[in-house]
Amino acid sequence: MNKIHNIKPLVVIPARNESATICEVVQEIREKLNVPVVVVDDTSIDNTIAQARKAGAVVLALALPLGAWGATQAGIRYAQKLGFNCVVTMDADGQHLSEYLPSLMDPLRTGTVDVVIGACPQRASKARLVAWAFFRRLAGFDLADLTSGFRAYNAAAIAVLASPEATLLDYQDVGVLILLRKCGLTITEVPVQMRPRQSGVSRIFSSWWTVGWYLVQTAILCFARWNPGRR
Ligand SMILES: Nc1nc2c(ncn2[C@@H]2O[C@H](COP(=O)(O)OP(=O)(O)O)[C@@H](O)[C@H]2O)c(=O)[nH]1
Ligand SMILES: [Mg+2]
Repeated sequence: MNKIHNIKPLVVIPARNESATICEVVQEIREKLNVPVVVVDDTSIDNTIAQARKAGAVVLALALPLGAWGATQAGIRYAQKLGFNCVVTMDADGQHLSEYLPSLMDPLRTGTVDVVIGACPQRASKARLVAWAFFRRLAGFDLADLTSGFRAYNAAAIAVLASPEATLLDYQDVGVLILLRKCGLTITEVPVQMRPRQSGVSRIFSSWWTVGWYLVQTAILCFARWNPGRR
């Protein structure tokens, strides 16, 4: 029989100007699952901090903007420091549904998997599917959803992502997966449904310029780590 590993989870939510949704997102997690939540605020100019605290989250208010990955890494380091052995990352925009948290965390309890991705390829546009197919081939991953920010990490993955090497990354997507694979960690996916962003536009891809820059950066990263035989 497989050993069942005890997990002590923390939900990490990076947020920038998400006051329209953050309260509801945190409340839902706290009420339905009673899992602690940390919101990492990146110099928001709206009410994100107050709304997150009102809903029961611990808020890390960054003094300087670090971007979505930098903020996520700050949350992961916080989790490691406080002895959490599981981090689940979620968006502040209501895209990720808390009802899937158990499905994401359960595979970690078996001890056979280090990272679980909540995969929802049906949310992608045709252009995004083409980009994913390209990066899948370049990076050698057999995963349906390379860019989902709805992920669960165990203690080994937390240690890798809290390390200085992970500070060099910019997004919680292909680059993070390449680093985890390089460190010998196992990645799996579980299917989830996602909602569209509930308010405003993407905080990461707010213009075509940011999308273009992302594509160039990610392609360079994949080439730098190119190893076609790997899965
Ligand atoms: N702390 C921080 N969070 C950010 C930043 N940019 C985006 N986020 C958060 O990262 C999460 C993912 O961003 P989102 O705009 O939803 O990206 P998308 O789902 O890929 O379109 C959301 O919770 C955002 O509020 C940033 O610069 N700093
Ligand atoms: Mg989102």
